[in-house]
Amino acid sequence: MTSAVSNSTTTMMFIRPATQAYFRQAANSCSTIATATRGGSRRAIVANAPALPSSALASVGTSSSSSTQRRGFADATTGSPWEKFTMAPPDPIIGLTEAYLKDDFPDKVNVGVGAYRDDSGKPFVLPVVRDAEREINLENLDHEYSGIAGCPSFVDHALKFVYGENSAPLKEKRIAGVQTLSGTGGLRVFGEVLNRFGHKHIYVPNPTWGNHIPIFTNAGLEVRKYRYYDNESCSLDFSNLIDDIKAMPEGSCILLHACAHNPTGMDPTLEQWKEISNVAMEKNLLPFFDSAYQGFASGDARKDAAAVRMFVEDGHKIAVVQSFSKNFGLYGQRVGALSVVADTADESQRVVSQLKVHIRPNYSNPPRHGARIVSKILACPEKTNDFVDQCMGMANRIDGMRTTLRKALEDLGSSRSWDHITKQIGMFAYSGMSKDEVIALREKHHIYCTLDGRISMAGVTSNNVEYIARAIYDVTDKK
Ligand code: KET
Repeated sequence: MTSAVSNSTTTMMFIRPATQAYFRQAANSCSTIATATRGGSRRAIVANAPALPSSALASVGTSSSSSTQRRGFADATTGSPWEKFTMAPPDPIIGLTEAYLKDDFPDKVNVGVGAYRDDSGKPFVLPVVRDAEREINLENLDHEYSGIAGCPSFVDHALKFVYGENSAPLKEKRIAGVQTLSGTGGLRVFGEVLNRFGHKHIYVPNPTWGNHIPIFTNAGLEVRKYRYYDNESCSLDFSNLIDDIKAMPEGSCILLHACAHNPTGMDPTLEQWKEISNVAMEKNLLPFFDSAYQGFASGDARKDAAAVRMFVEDGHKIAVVQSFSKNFGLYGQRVGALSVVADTADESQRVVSQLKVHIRPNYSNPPRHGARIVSKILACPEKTNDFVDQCMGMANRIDGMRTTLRKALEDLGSSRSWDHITKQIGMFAYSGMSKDEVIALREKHHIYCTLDGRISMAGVTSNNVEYIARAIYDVTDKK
């Protein structure tokens, strides 16, 4: 066995010049840190530590000796490999739940994350999901690995759910897909595959779900934005949206929210979707639909798939990522699917093979339980009907809360217009509140929503709606 010393020395010889430069720079700041620590201002100095170049990260990650790694990160004084790890900011959405849970104010409200609550503010498990689980439990199934592409029957059902039972390309096997770690996992895998096959950038709407940006950046893509929403009129900025699509380089990938746009709650009309489809076709774009709320826009999952189905009928070769977190209430089960429409069955299988190449070293294969639940429901017409009713029930409750919240704000005599709350659809109200107002809402009233003023209507209930309205009125009108 070679000694750790000689091992680490050998490994150091293979470290790339960028890494060596980082180590030198880091070593310099280490001595500064050591001095500054004694002077009590460690934090600021640590924050100035040089960013590790990605080429350096690659070298560190693959070096054969742990002593090399220690040497790379270690502080001269403490010897800790974690010395240079500064505290990262909390996640803008999930971090709100963490803060909410720590808050001991009795009337606190979490309208941050898009997770459905029943009218008593409790997480809601769809009764049809409970039924399916009972049946699954009786089957005494094993816990073997899934295949890399997940459960084939789940994927079949998921594809029928979004493309439609009668979709011609589905019947011709020109559509194929894989099970993913919910919507997020599917977005990341597709981002990586795009990057691998030559895409340098992706277009996302402005604004979009905040996590789209780090997902695609981490997948190696430059994230570009197209105009989507007009803050003045609180509505879709359609003419600028079309102009921006026309200006995209040929062949670009464009991310579209299939329905219930997050965070704005404003979707194109069917006529506007048609125009988007036409312009996308002229520019030979690759439309990539993020379908995270199918069923939550209109309450009817079939209607909510209209844009996806229109694009397929128009002859686009699209990709779709689906999440079953919201519509089936399976948030923590991480159930999703990623699929593509190709020219031939052979082509669709080739794409799937590449998706698998990215999944395997990433998380190997997806979890089974949630996929079994969705399959069980969608395989049975009765259960599917129950699902449709229960999903409709969730969408209707949210709709009712929109009307109540808007009316409560109007009754309080708010000087602002709150029309948009009832014009918008899906889980969120994009309130138009400023960052300062959102912070005041949190600090004075213990109401947690995202800094862009997005309120998850799924967390608004008959019990807290009045409190929320008064608080919003307080921070917007009375400030
Ligand atoms: N796409 C969109 C548009 C989206 O809003 C979410 C989740 C996802 C994908 C990912 O869902 P998954 O659970 O990975 O299937 N949005 C909510 C939750 C979150 O931020 O993770 C939200 O915006 O609150």
